Amino acid sequence: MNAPLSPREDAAEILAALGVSRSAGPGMPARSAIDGSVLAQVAAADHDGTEAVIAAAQAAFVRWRVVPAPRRGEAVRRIGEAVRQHKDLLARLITLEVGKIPSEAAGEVQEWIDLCDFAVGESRRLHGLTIASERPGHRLMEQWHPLGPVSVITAFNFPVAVWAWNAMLALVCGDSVVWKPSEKANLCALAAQRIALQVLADFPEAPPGLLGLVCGNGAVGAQVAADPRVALVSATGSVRMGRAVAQVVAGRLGRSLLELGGNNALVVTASADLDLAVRAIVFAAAGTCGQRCTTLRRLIVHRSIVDGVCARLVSVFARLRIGDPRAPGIMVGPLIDAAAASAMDAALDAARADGHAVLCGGHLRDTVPADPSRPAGGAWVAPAIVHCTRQTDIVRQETFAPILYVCGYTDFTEAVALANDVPQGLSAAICTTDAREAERFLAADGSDCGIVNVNMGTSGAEIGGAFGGEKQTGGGRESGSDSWKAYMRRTTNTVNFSDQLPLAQGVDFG
Ligand code: UN1
Repeated sequence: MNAPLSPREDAAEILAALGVSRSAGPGMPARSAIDGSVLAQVAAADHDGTEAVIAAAQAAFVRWRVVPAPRRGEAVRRIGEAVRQHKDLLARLITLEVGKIPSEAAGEVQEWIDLCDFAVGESRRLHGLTIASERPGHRLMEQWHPLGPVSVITAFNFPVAVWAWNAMLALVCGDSVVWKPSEKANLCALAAQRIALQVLADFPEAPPGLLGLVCGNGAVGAQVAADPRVALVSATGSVRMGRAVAQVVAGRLGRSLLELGGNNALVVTASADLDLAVRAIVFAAAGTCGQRCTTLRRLIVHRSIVDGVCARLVSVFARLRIGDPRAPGIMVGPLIDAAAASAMDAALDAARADGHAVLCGGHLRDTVPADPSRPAGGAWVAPAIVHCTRQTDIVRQETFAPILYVCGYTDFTEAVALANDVPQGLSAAICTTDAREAERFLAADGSDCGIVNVNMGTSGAEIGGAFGGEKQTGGGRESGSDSWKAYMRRTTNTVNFSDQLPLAQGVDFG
């Protein structure tokens, strides 16, 4: 068998097929999470370049907002067709740049396709209400109009899908987009952008500048967030980043939509179907090498079964194959970079210092001899399980790495309280066969998260639902349901078709 291509050779092939230049620099090196090699040079936007992209987005918005919404939907329908054609190439690039295993990378591209289909449907139902007027001869109604340029700030871990959730909805809503991707995933952004722009180039009503892209560091994101022409800033990433963006946007009374950290818990009750629970836990905790916002980070297990559940998980985790995600059978790829592995080390050290027991997992840098399936330069870690006596500070923080903290509980109220006792509020789940427990977890005094599941894990949401969470997660909702409303402005219209001028609330003004 031929030796596999190096990530660099592999990327050269994929980028050529996608028509993305490998040396658009000077600027930033785009690296592979698999071996740290430089895959391409990406041009970094400076202040003037960013200004030009925002100005073009503003000009594009003025033209795009009057294109009929179903026609805007047609543009998105065609983008969805193009994504279907490029699905494999784009998924391979995601694997190379951020290290996802192929099936998860393909799943990410599928989210873009699904969102296109969803957005096409929405393009024919961006409807408001008609409301009974208290005045005779009057009609009270609402309309939804395009909002303005939308800035989308995305993280490395979903380098295509999260932009797509925002951008495809923004397009049907009549908005233009300025995308600031993660510095760790610029190539995926360039490739996704190119697929979409090729479609728009053949779409007569699509103005230039409709989909803008600014690759750069935090200063670029800050510039976009501060610009009063940007009507909505939709940001996904750390709580620290979100807090900074939210303050800048609030300072100019702009709109922000935040999807920040999660510290997601799953409760396993004594009645749970344990085979199903273990499968749900393993994907949610170890999948994507623990780098989803929705990754399962805390397991809250009834004390009567906690030791058995831990033992089963340790034995399954020991069989997870960790390595170059392009190799067959690999289930856990690398962390994004060495800093992420150091953060995992530090968290495990802190957990030990708190008296918790690290049952398995950790940084694999000391593997001797080096495993050939794990190229040097990648940040290789084994998903960890930590048995906790209580939820100390480290347990209540989000470490963006595969660490599963396990706590026991005695009564159900205590389990719910433990699940909620973190600053974040993205997703939660319960595994139980007791309908009362399931309903209590979903009820007003149950989980306080934005996404709450029964008999499944915390990750892997479908695009049809609204995605996002409460507390430090930021409160935003993206993707399905009525999330489109964030990308539009509502006008309330009262029309008087009588020859009288009655005032509301019965006011008499002579
Ligand atoms: C994210 O991690 O920012 O629910 C998004 C999921 C995916 C999206 C995650 N559909 O896990």
